[in-house]
Amino acid sequence: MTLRVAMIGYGFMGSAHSVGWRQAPAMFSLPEKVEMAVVVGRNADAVARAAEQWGWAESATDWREVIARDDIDLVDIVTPGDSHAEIAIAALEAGKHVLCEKPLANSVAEAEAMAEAAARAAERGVVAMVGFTYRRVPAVTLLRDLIAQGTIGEVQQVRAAYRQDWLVDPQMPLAWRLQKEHAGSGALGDIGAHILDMTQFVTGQTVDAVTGVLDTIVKQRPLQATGSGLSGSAGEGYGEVTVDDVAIFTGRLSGGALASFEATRFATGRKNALSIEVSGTAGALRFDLEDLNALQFYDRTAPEELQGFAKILVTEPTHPYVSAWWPAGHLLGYEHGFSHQVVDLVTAIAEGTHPHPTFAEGLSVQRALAAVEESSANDSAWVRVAVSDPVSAY
Ligand code: SOE
Repeated sequence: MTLRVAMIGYGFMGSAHSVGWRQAPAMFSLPEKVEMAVVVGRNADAVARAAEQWGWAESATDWREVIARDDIDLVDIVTPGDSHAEIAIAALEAGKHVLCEKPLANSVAEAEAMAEAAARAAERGVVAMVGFTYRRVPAVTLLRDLIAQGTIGEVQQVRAAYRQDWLVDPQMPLAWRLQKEHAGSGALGDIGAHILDMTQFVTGQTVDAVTGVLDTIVKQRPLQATGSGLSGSAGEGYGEVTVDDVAIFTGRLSGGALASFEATRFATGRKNALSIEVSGTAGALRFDLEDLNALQFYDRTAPEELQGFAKILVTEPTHPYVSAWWPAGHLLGYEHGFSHQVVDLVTAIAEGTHPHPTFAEGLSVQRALAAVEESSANDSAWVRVAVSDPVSAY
């Protein structure tokens, strides 16, 4: 069988997903063939250029027309969050498998409707997955596996951060990510979603309550003359920034441990610094995206004279995903997670299983995001995260 893919959107995530769709079949023995059939965008000339450059057979400007086609099997949504729900629900109801970029939606209500549509579609053998690709960095999957094996004992504390600095310049234009109607929230949903999902993924626990504070440091920015995404030239006049620049919050995990989170676009000098450290009774594990081929491991059970954070180079063929790439010591990069995402999605479709993270897991992140917003609006009072369907359930 051939999975014919339509990608809706063609910004930064469109380029990263295109690399994944192209690289995965070249480097892994996938159980199904993949065809990069069509990429969809509003600007006909621009999306035709993207199709040409990234290797999509066709380009189109009407996503509704594309998801109605019988020769499309899977819809990959890489648009801003304000269109995730409409496109994903329509695609699922048309019987198409769906991969949807994070965060799942711009609101809990949208995420609930998407999760319900996915549950209905699952009864017809149609799958849906959320694009939290950092789970598929080999070192992060290894981190999850080691915790599940009890390597660091009982989890006692988690520290997670995602620090960027692309907004420190007040003249950075008012991109779509700074407008609530398009992005849903700012650093909280864009990068805070990643560390929330990663914390739930590596610990196997849910964030059940949060207390937090949101802050907008630069409240007005030059209107953007053209384009969208992370950058674009400044136009005439100024507009209101309607989302957070910084989100700092604490979560209580279902196993009882506290987790601290920082998501910011004002960490001057930090370009894309995601980190997570999990402390346990028998040791600790730490991952830094800026050193993404490594996992730091502290073993409290080792002889005292040998104790210290050791660097595991996660490039052995026995490490997750690595055997399809290069020999030990030849490193992977940011883009490889997008190929691993394709591998797991295509394999799940071929095997008739649910790929993770499911829309239900995406909904649990959305509910935690909303709880942080509610806490920040109520003097940072603790807010319980609405009970999600069990994270591993569909
Ligand atoms: C911008 O913050 C961004 O592109 C995020 O939207 C992505 O999810 C992250 O992987 C890199 O930074």
